[in-house]
Amino acid sequence: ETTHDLTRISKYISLILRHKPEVIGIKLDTHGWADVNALLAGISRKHPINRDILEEIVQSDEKQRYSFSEDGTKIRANQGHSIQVDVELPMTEPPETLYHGTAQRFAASIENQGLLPQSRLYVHLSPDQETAEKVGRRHGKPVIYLVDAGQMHRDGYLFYLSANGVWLTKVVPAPYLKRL
Ligand code: HQG
Repeated sequence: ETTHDLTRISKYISLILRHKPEVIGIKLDTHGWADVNALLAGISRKHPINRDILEEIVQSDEKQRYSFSEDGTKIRANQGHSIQVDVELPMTEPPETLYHGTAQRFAASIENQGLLPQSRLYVHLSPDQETAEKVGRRHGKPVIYLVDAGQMHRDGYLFYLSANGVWLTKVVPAPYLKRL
């Protein structure tokens, strides 16, 4: 398989493991796990796949989006879900500053309402400006916000760190945002 094919399959896996497991007729358990064999069977109706290819996708993923269970029989997305699952994220004290990259056309709404999780379970925050910029670019002309995560933490807001280094929190009220 070429890198291009693997990326296409990976996007399909993200759709299944984060948003719509029903597209291949499977369910995730409460912790977001899918049975690996069921996933392989479901994907194989659309894309060539086997256990080795899946392992390659998981290992080579530049954002480390997926994890296997310890015994290797299950797989889940590390973050990014829109469906209600509990991936057992560790609650963690955040760094003083986190970053959020978005598109310019959302700025007015964000400065009014703060950051909302929209279709996902959490607002996603980046540990550095460069990552935030990449995230913002997915949506259009990027705008970066500094998030006063230290103050939010002291004010009682909860932060979680995903297995792949994305910071998650339920909402970021506008007073904690500063546009770069
Ligand atoms: C925006 C990717 C208007 C928010 C990335 C964002 C990330 C508002 C969009 C992960 C708003 C939602 C998540 C408000 C927030 N008014 N717009 N009040 N509050 N927004 O894709 O953070 O490659 O759901 O700024 O790397 O862009 O998929 O969230 O622009 O980690 O693995 O609403 O997805 O990872 O967009 O990206 P998204 P996101 P993957």
